[in-house]
Amino acid sequence: MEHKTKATFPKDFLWGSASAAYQVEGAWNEGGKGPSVWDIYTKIEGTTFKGTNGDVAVDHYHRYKEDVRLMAEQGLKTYRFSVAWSRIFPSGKGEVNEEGLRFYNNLINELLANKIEPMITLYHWDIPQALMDEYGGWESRQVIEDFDQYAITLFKHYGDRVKYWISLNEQNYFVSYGYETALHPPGVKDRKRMYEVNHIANLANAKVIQSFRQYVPEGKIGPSFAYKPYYPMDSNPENILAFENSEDLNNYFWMDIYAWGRYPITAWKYLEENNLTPTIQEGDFELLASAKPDFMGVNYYRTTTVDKNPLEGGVDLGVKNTTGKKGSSKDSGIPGMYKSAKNPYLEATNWDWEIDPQGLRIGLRRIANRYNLPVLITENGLGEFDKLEEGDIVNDDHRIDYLKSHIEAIQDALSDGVEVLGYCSWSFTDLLSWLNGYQKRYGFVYIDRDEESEKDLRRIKKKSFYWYQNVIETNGESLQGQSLAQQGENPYE
Ligand code: BGP
Repeated sequence: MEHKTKATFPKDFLWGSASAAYQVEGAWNEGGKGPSVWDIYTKIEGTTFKGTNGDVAVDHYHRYKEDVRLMAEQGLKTYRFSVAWSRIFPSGKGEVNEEGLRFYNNLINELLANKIEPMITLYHWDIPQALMDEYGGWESRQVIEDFDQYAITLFKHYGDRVKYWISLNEQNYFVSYGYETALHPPGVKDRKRMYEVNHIANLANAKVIQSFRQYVPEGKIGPSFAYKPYYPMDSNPENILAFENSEDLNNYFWMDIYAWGRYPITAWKYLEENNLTPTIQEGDFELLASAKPDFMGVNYYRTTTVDKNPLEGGVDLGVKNTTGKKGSSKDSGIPGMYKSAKNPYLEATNWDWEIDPQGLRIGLRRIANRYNLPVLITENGLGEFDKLEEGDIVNDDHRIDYLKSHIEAIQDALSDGVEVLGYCSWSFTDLLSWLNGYQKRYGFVYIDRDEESEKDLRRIKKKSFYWYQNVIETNGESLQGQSLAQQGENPYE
């Protein structure tokens, strides 16, 4: 669809940036915090790149004021961050940790004082280890009540000041990495258990949305879905079918539940045939259907192209590139359903993530047309090596190109009629990339640390910092050029 004139960004468009507690905070055992599964898992040999963990991360816990100052300087309208459940409830439930509550309270107030809208993610993968030990975390329905109580605590304390909330971050990833590929805690490879966990997480998501309506009636809430739109390899009908299999099983399987409270028919059939269906109890689907979100949160990084994959001898679990060595990942698939394939039209990053801004537009259109919901882009960004040059300069033009092309794609989607509430880049500062250590950088602000040493954790504004500042200042009208506030001072040209 080509347009004679393009839509402009809405006046109140939320230009933002995002992070997650485990990836930035550090202070893993300070301020009364209990351990989360990630605190334990990353200490097991061989689980992460060079054994990295978030014990110190980028020390946001101690430096949040400095970080918020930088956000204000850049002009962010919103900052999306997650709350560490085990900072609020060290054992996952029971007695609340006042010091934990105070930390986020201070962060929220600091943001508001700087005219930045706080956006809270309730859960970004760090379930308290105590709940894992007690009943297996997401594998037990007991988690629904504990997650709800934790969420209600946050609604009660912060709901007066925080309007935008994310329920679960990338449920599709934490269940599949946790229980299918065994790359995340608890490191299980069992697809039956994955679908059980996933169904329970769906119920927990619905339950907190119900509670939210009661405690924060004026607020807005939705999940953040890791959305990889699929393409068929070509027009071979068999590949079209493979494409539809992957859409149903990997995308609509989650988004249909969020929006409508039901699983796609063909995906459910696949589960039945393979003895993978989760336990359904009376009332489950009523609960799921009753908890429609206010928006679909979308974390978008790339698309995936698929072709057919035979049932006998087909491609199964692939290999993930966690080193930045280009070409080291291997295709993955499900025999009898689909397998991934290289898209000849797209370039990829050093971590083999295909760069596809048009895919964002396509994905936004698919969501809008299927669900008729607004979209909040809760993550999008480029993870790459950055070079700190003499005089504290980081020329990350590759990141500017990536973000610029994706913001243009959003503008195209707006022109197509999609309602987009905001855009949070991933990420504001560099941070810990779960399995990839610190060398895969995403931020506008460089953090002087690496896998070997915490160095001085100094904050250094990259070229993209000024570029995004200008984007915000002009409400997306100028995607290039120099920030007026910084003319003469910044390295962007
Ligand atoms: C998303 C997560 C983020 C972030 C991002 C980049 O899946 O929600 O927490 O890490 O992806 O991924 P990675 O760090 O693996 O490069």
